[in-house]
Amino acid sequence: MTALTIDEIRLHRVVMPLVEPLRTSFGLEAVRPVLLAEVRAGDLVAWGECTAAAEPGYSYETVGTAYHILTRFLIPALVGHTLDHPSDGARLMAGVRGHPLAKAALDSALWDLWAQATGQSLADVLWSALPLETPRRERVTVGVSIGIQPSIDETLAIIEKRLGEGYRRIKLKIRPGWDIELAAAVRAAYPDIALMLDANSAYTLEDADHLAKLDRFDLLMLEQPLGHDDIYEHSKLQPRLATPICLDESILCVNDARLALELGACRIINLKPPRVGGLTEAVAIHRLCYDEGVPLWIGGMLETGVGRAQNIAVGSLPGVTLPSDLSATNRYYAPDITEPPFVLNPDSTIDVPRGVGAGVTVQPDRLAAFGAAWESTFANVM
Ligand code: OSB
Ligand code: MG
Repeated sequence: MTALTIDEIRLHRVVMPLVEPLRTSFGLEAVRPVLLAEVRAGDLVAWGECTAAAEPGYSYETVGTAYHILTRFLIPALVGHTLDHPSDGARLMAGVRGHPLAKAALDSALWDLWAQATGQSLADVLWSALPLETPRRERVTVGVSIGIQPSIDETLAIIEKRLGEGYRRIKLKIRPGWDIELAAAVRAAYPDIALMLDANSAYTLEDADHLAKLDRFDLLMLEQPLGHDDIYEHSKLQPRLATPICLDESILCVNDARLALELGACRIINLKPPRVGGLTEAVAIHRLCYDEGVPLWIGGMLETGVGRAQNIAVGSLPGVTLPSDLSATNRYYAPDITEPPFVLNPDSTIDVPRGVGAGVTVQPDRLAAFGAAWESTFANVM
């Protein structure tokens, strides 16, 4: 039996400039402050990423709250402990209420450590934890998320570019005033593409009749139209729409997913491993959706290669049945902090790394350079 003693955890603070800023209903992200956890057990080293943003727009967590919670509570809860299974970390951190984005940085690294200690890929470790008879995939089907643009023409131009690159599922960010007309124009130009919209909680139940106008555009789904923490109101909205609702922000643990499905608040689940505290809870949500036959896909939060590799490992599981927000590295960072980059195959898929562990390595020179960027731009706001 494998047992691992956590010897040391170091937190690195970096700032990553995005190739293209993303505008959502909650704001603009042009650079991402990122916390990277370097977790050591004996000779093994694994990395985890905290995806909390500079501002509490998507989640209440920020890079500042996560730094505090990690250094003061979560890292001390793990260091010196011996784990018999990667999910032991989640148990040791359970005394800290909430803060899933902070916890995920450590929980995910423990699964990678486990993969290394047992000589497996991270995808295989997750798959064996289920356990399932259905094999996992060697490639994950992906799409691309497009932010709010200054005009519909500019949106159409970006869609054209993304389709040309090989992406076969397009997600558009919407907000009040940037929704029906946009969807109508995109559908008129592209009658057959797989199209979905993400509102990031920009509407209320009073907008139900307005949102029902989206039904005529044959959307794959409408992501998180209402309050970030309001499963109940989504259960009132879903029966009024033909378009399936997918919940993102509202699902922070497997019990949230169970509640949402039982109330009929959504028909599709977006699983972001960081949003649910890491891979331990991600495996539980995958299990639920697999058993219940609920369509599932993996969401993204503009991760560096560290988080992207982990998300892709989850995306390889057989219960992930819809295209995921896991685009190629060159759509986010040039260069990324890891090698090798993830590239898009012509069939809108990304290969699942085959080696031992997560399949990417952090580049020390880039860690230093992006760390210096933190010192010059973020050190004064924390
Ligand atoms: O709501 O899915 C979201 C990025 C940051 C925060 C929230 C979201 C997103 C995206 C981008 O839509 C997905 C990606 O990483 O490509
Ligand atoms: Mg979303």
